Amino acid sequence: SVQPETNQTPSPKPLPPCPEIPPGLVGRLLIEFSSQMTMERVQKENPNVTDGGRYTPPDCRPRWKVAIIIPFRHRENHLKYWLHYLHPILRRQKIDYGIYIINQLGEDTFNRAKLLNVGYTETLKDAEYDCFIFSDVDLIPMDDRNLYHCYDQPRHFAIAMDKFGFRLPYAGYFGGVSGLSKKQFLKINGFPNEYWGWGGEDDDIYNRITLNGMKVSRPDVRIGRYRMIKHERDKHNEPNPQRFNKIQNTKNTMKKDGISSLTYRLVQVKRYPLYTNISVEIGKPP
Ligand code: UDH
Ligand code: NGS
Repeated sequence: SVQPETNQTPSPKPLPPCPEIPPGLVGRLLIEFSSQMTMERVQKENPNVTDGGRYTPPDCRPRWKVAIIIPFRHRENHLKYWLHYLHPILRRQKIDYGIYIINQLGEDTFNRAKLLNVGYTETLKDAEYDCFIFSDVDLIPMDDRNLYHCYDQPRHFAIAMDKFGFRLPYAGYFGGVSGLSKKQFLKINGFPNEYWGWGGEDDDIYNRITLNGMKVSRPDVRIGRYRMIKHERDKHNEPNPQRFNKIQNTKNTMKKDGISSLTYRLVQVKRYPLYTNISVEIGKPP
């Protein structure tokens, strides 16, 4: 039949799905931390990132909507490098993403995994994310073929860090940078809230994954390379002496302790040009 003529401009063509292998990747990257970095410079480098650190490819329909969640306290200098390197990488990867800093307020003992649970909960209030990537603020991928989206099994990205001689330190290592789809995250009841201080929380997450019949997916060792920004041990994040006992008990604790039992107090959400800062009070060890 003949369409009636109208004065309206035609609606834009629907975008094609983004290709599975983005064509603009460059592969191995030079990563260094000796030059001075400023937030102003990083903002100028990334004019297409929208308020709160959001980006979506202009020319294709991304397969995943990814919340990138960074546990944080007093690491402003690392964050500048992280944003400087990651925004251009993620743009080339054709990912639809938002960057979220989960900032632990106060000076009580740090709790990485609980902050990551807060990140999951709070980012879902912002947009309908279906993939969650959890990254330490001091880890920069050395190859943009290490694609920051989700996979059919929980993903471990940071498999070949410089400080470990570009190898896994042990077969069950799940630390540094990892990613789970919403469905995978809920299947393991999220992450433990009860690891205060340094160590073991990543091993508990690994246990949750295998105990729930999933297995960890990893990139090729030549691609999953990372540089870590060197730093001293932080204050109020001492090694947790209970961690060895706790990781023996994941099977019993995971049903109760997790996203189902998470409590915290949201204090402030602030949108900056290159990231969203979510400041929270998460309590202290019993
Ligand atoms: N984090 C903070 N602030 C802190 C503690 C941790 O932001 O006070 C975050 C940050 O994203 C960091 C992540 O939690 O990358 C993991 O903590 P971490 O970097 O302390 O853990 P890592 O294993 O270092 O990298 C442990 C101490 C190494 C001391 C080496 C001395 N040469
Ligand atoms: C294990 C820790 C992990 C930690 C990994 C790497 O021993 O949490 O070392 O540590 N597990 C326990 O302590 C039970 S690192 O060399 O990065 O300091 O991620």
